[in-house]
Amino acid sequence: MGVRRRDLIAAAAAAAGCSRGRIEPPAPGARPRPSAAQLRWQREELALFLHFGVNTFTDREWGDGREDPAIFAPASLDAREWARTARAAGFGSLVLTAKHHDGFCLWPTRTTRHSVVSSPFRGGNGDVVRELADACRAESLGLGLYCSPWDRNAPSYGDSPRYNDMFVEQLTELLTWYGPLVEVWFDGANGEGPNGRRQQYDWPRTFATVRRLQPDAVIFSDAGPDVRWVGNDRGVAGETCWSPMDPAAIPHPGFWAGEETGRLLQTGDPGGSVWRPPETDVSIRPGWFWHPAEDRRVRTPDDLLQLYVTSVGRNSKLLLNVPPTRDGRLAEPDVASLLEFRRRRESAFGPEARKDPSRAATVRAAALEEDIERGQSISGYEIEALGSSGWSTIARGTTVGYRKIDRFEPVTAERFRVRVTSSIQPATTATPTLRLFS
Ligand code: FUL
Repeated sequence: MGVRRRDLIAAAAAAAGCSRGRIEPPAPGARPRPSAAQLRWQREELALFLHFGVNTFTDREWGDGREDPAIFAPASLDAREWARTARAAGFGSLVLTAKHHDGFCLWPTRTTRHSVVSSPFRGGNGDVVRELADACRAESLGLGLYCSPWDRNAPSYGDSPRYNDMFVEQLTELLTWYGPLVEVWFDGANGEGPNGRRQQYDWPRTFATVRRLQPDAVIFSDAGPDVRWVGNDRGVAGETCWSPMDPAAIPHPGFWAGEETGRLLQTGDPGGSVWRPPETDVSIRPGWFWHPAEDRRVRTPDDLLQLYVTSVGRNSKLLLNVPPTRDGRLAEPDVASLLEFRRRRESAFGPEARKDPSRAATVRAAALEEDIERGQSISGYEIEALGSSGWSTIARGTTVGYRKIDRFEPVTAERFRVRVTSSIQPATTATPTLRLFS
């Protein structure tokens, strides 16, 4: 027992990086930490993205704004079914495309007739945002809204001040008519206006509008301010993934200076002055909108589990797109895959699979977690197993943050431990918890 206790103390000291850990110089100034809204956002782990609108009916990914609103006719739309499915699959919130690039509004906006009011949906009295808000409330889920800045229908688009006024008015409706929002999503995709001029967005005014009207919502865009894009649509956060970012590196939504921008969004910046973790948005199908031909190309539960590992398991959050059909329901193969994803997630990383690091066991995966309320510090770690010839390394990596998951070939050992090999601030703040799974 005495020997064992000594070992445990040594392991704890090593885990804290006390004995062998290298401490890199901290960045100048105070290290960034998450806000309460950012913590809530990250701890939720899984959110469902819903791409729905005129594209659902035209079989396109990007509408050109000339779609006839009469085509928007979901015969049996059931937002409660979307919410129930999300909940059953273990997701905490839903983010709906209230307006995509085609400019068609899923709510009865006062800013344009290019909306549900001109469609046959509920006889022109429908409001998809309202139905989803009610469903989320009933299922105790958070509601997030995507409102595309790029609008291919608005005649004022490209006439910057006029369109900015309209955009802020649309946002104001979304931010004040539907109760609390957990996330407001700004897409970086952009194009020329009908008059051939490029729209100059007023981002400070846009962000200030969200802050004023929904202070508890996180704002997503390539450039944050609260949550950044992960830099790709493949569902892959960086193996090295810092929540801190240099705000000057991605100065505005839609900024893209080649692959380097994508890499920076994936990895973040240990010296960054703001806390801006990445959100991993990816679709369960090849497209973002529902296309009948893709019913056979839905990601399998194993694919989804792998996405979980490369997003939540790399200090990110998974925003998984599951697009409603022309009926306004979720497609059966998508629902089946989502529910089985939950079962596999729990069997891989749930309490049943959990093993105690200080007892003999066979393990296939490890999860490390930092106390991110105090910021993010770890920049190198090794997970070790005690066998007949002593300790050996079974996994190594760089950052940890909210969670880092490593999967490996089964390892049987007497005991397991984690060593922090480098960190960017005093090691005492960088002690990760280690969980092992069979
Ligand atoms: C992109 C958009 O252009 C796609 O249509 C989709 O909405 C995706 C989430 O973001 O920038």
